[in-house]
Amino acid sequence: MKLILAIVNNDDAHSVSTSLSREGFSVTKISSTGGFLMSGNSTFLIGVDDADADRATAIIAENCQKREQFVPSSIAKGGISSMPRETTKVTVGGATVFVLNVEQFKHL
Ligand code: 2BA
Repeated sequence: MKLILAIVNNDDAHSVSTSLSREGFSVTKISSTGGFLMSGNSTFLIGVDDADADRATAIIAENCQKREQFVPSSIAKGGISSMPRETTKVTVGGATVFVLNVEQFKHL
């Protein structure tokens, strides 16, 4: 069994969730915050049989888009900028996905 941890943009979270559920996957969505932009995103926990891991990640990929975001350069430069209003373009997403081996799964 695998545990898929998928961090997705909040704007994609609804379609990721409904598409996975429609395909029979059990999904838990957690509200999370990106450490760099400090803005909200969504983290999905999806326990799947080994044989279904690729199908689940493909569904996530189909439902997540890359987005370009402009952030204050001070954030991108770790809080230091001589031009306070200067912005830097950051590409966020589609999805950041970790696939972990599960030692035990119990539904008690
Ligand atoms: P954030 O940490 O808010 O990062 C948002 C975007 O900012 C990232 O998009 C990336 O393009 C950029 N970024 C992040 N750290 C950076 C840095 N130190 N310097 C320059 N640019 C940086 P994504 O890579 O698509 O990541 C989207 C979200 O996925 C992240 O939000 C974070 O919540 C999560 N994430 C990404 N990689 C991760 C990892 N290795 N471990 C844990 N969470 C991760």
